[in-house]
Amino acid sequence: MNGITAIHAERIRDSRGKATLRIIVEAGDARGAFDVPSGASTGSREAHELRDDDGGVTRAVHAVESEIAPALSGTDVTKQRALDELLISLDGTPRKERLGGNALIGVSIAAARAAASSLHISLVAHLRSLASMMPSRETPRLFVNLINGGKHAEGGSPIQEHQIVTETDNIAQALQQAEQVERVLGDILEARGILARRGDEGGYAFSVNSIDEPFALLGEAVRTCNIPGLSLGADAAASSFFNDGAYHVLGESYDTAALSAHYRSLHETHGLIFLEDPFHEDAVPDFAALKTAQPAFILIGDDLTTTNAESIRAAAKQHAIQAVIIKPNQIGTLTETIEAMKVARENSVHCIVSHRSGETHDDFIADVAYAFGAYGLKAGAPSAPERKVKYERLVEISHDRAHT
Ligand code: 2PG
Ligand code: MG
Repeated sequence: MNGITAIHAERIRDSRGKATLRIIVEAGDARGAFDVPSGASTGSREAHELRDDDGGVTRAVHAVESEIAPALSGTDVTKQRALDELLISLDGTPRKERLGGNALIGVSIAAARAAASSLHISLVAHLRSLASMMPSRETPRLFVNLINGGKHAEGGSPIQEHQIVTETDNIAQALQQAEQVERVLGDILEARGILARRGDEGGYAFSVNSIDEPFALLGEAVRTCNIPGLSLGADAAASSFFNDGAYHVLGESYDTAALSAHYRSLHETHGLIFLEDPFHEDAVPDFAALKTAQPAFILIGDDLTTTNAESIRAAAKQHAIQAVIIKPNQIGTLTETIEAMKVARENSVHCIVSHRSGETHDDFIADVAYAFGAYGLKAGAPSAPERKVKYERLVEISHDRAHT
């Protein structure tokens, strides 16, 4: 029996201590749950997160229990597209403002888990049955944010994320490498007398004197570990420091040309390769110009593309991005998430499946990344438990191929 028999919503807390949703979908004996994450540096075109005036989720819980649950009663959980289309039409707004993208994505993913359980197949197998696309890799590279800044660490580096990117297909080994670099970086900071706390994504956070300083420290940690194949990445989240036509960083203003020149110097001096949202969320031509100026960069869209198939297609056509961040709650249903991935792959753009800065202990994104052969999984620092579960889930799936 695959028809929905019950949907429950409850309030839990995310890693920042903020209220968020746990959704449970039941179809007879089958059951699926999803704990919804929440962003801080959100793109303006993301699905709307429904919150009370005080930040709570009472309205979102109510939307699920009083409106979505009755409307979806009896709906077949194995028919994901039809179920998601029902959710979208029930909401009836372009950005899911009425019922909330947080409510919709919770129901959508919990239903997918219930479907896998009802069909007695793994979640990976179920996801693969929903769509096929050209994989980028056998197992994703890990994009591990070890120094937090921007909106994830007030008073820290203006750049939101300073990452190492693993290369090996062996995820257990990749995770060990990330943990080793994190430890060594901690030792380097201590030896320099740099007082670091932890930012929202579990990485080190400290005040800096220049854009370059965190990259220099991270580069030193990587060299000390002497691990072949590791690259450096960053998420500038540049919309967060763009104002009145200029980029404002550490007391200085940069125009597009000056910021672009600085990114190129980060490549030359520190070997930076992966660069997410280097310019603000409407600056598609500036992404393309930076790629032309420094072809070694892999430019990644996030606030630029917001897991939206049409935005991804447009950015790809203008040669603005070589990879795209995929966040299910950014678009609001699983079907639209998979559609965004498919369009990316059809346009030769790699997918990097990503967590949010406010996370839960849910590990669904690891299954999505593995199921569709994503290029990367971006899930923060391994020392933070809500991040580590995602990497560990990937280790588990990739070890146990029979599982899939
Ligand atoms: C990002 C994300 C996750 P947030 O910008 O890529 O790292 O941050 O969830 O705050 O939008
Ligand atoms: Mg980002």
